[in-house]
Amino acid sequence: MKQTCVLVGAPIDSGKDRNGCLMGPDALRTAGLGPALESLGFRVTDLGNLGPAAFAPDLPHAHPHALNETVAWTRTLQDVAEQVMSEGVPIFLGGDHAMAMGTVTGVAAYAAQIKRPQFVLWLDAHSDFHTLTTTGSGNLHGTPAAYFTGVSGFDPFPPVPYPVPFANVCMMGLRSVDPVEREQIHKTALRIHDMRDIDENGVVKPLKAFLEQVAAQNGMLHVSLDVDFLDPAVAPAVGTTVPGGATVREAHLVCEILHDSGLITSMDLVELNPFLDERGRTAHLMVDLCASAFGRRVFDRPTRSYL
Ligand code: NNH
Ligand code: MN
Ligand code: MN
Ligand code: MN
Repeated sequence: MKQTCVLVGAPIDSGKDRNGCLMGPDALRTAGLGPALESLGFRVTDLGNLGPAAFAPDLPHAHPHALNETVAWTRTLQDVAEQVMSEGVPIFLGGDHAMAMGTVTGVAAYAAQIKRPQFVLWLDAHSDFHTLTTTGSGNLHGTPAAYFTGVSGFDPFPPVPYPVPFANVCMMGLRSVDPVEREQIHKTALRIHDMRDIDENGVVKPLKAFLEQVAAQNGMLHVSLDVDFLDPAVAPAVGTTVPGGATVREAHLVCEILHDSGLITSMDLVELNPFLDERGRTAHLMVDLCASAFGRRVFDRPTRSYL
């Protein structure tokens, strides 16, 4: 039987002050995400674009920015993510990275139901490990990793009954971490691979070690791919460009190995701001990476060759 991918549009744009990510889901569709997955043998269903639950309007220059709207999105996404897990492999189309406050807590709630541990691979220039009190920018897309790991300091947000254990989270591609985040991360068992680590060791070694851990524990694996994981020279359509990011091949290799592992159970494609793109090149790259993560390859190799 064909496996099903469920596309879930989440045009959340409240995680920062600069608008444009609301166009992300439709840009990913326009770049051919659905047909790319179909050509790989998947049945693709598309839930269309979601909206936030009802919320009281936020004040224009509040700190944090757009708190009520982001809480409302988190509620919607938690419910939908938990539900949709029984229908196939959801691919959540962002939207900015505040989306992951809902998607990760939602899929983790499903994992708890079926009594499997949840793991997260975080591909990002940033650690997104702020809380409502530590964030300097007030941009909530800088907070999801602290929220879904159960760090306190998220009062207006729904409580997190099934936090993802720190040791189950692997972050790759980091190169912009705020001092407070670094201090907090030091106290945790998060697996951190910054760009220097990738320069020295490549992506295969750390990724393989993480995937072995996921497989050994029969874990569910959520992959959260932020556009700025990639170098801005190849992926310009993002509001927070940081030089020195992953190359096209490094990113593809991560995705190809992820596919070979057979472990992906859900995925986020986030932070695409089509308003900043150059003739759709970033949208196309994100679609191509997603295709690699779901089995596109040049030549066949024995599967699970990395495990
Ligand atoms: N750490 C910064 C902040 O909290 C940047 C976060 N921006 C991101 N995260 N794009 O992926 O504002
Ligand atoms: Mn906004
Ligand atoms: Mn991010
Ligand atoms: Mn980022």
